[in-house]
Amino acid sequence: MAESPISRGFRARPRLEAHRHRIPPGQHLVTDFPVLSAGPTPAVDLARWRFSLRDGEQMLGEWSWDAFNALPQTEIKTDIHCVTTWSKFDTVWRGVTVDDLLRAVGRDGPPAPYVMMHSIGGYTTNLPSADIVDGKAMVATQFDNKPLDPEHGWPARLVVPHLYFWKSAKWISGLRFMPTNEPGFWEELGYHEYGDPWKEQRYVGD
Ligand SMILES: Nc1nc2c(c(=O)[nH]1)N[C@H]1C(S)=C(S)[C@@H](COP(=O)(O)O)O[C@H]1N2
Ligand SMILES: [Mo]
Repeated sequence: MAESPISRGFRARPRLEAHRHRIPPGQHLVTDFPVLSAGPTPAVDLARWRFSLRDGEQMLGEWSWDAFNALPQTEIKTDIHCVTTWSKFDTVWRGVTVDDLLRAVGRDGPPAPYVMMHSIGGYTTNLPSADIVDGKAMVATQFDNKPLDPEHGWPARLVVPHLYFWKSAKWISGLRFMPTNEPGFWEELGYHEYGDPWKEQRYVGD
């Protein structure tokens, strides 16, 4: 078939149209998987690894690696959006939803309205509890049917795909529910407390 500029133009346009509804404003599509870490990749010993759920100071539940992997597992395929403007389509994650973690400690829902994610190495990030339940977030142990790469959060990371990816704490060690909202690591440094990519909530005041 003849390669005319007109037919090429007609082929390109529907692709752009389709992506317009799938890429949040100010984002561009990548096919690699960039690494964004505020510090070094921690060395983690699976034999000592623990994941905890806390309501303030009260421990609701704690899992070893084996116990964590015995919890119900869920797979999701989703787009992700980093505040540094890259978006990646159709990422596949497997892990335990926060709903199933709460169920495992006998709760129907979050015990408090806000939550702080805590990571090995000290990274934190905060959210309204409503944003990590009802299927909106999981603690993932696999990406693309393989264990996470160390720099992407091995052995476990949060995945909250509807918000900018800094909310998806890598090397996660626990969730701590809180009665009031408190800023995490990037939020204290001027990033938006919520981070909705569709509203371009990158920084405080956006
Ligand atoms: N523990 C921890 N989690 C983190 C970060 C970090 O520095 N430390 N960076 C965040 C940011 S800004 C982004 S965009 C994503 C990047 O995840 P990736 O490196 O797997 O792409 O992880 C988030 N989770
Ligand atoms: Mo980020």
